[in-house]
Amino acid sequence: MKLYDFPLSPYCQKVRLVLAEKELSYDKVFVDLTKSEQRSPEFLRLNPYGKVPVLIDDEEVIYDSTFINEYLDDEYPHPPLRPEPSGDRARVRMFEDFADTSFTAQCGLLYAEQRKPEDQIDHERVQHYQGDVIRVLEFLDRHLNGKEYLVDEFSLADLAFTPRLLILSQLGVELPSRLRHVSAWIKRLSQRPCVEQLLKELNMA
Ligand SMILES: N[C@@H](CCC(=O)N[C@@H](CS)C(=O)NCC(=O)O)C(=O)O
Repeated sequence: MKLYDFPLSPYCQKVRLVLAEKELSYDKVFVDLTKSEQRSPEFLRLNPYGKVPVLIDDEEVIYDSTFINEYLDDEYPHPPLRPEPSGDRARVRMFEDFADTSFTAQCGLLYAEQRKPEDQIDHERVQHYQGDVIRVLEFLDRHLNGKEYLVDEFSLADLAFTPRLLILSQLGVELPSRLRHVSAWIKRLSQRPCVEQLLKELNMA
């Protein structure tokens, strides 16, 4: 298996977490987004959207972290990362979508703003994005009341949030102490071997 990867990409990290959880071996192909390698004709043949990650498994070429992770869970079902009942599976998918579009994306805007030269940072915008991120965490905290994981057992839903949860402090987001269910969840996630492995690979351990 080959993963077209840019290590800082949270969507690539989401797939790397699943590959690690399932103990699958694979080769990484570095796609340098800073050199626009994702726009090369060869890469666009793999993913017409010009985005990482892309997974190649034998003849299969799959793009988009959510589709890749579902493919991996179908093809390599041990350990399973989605519950059986259709309603729960739909909930996993809804959380993944929510993580990608309303959490990871918002953290990305925050990250981009904070990386600007100091005199170009729009601090009001930073505060606005930080507020958005906290509102998602508040929503998750209410949902996690009485639960260890978002949907039944540990699943793709939890993994979809993990990459950005791991760098909240780097984003200047201080987790409010009242969000104790989220705090316990992050602790639980951080202790999983797949997360420890990713942090080591990214020199963040
Ligand atoms: N929905 C896609 C999003 C992938 C995505 O946005 N990847 C970014 C890196 S974090 C990318 O490749 N950006 C390059 C570009 O847009 O030119 C997924 O889940 O895989």
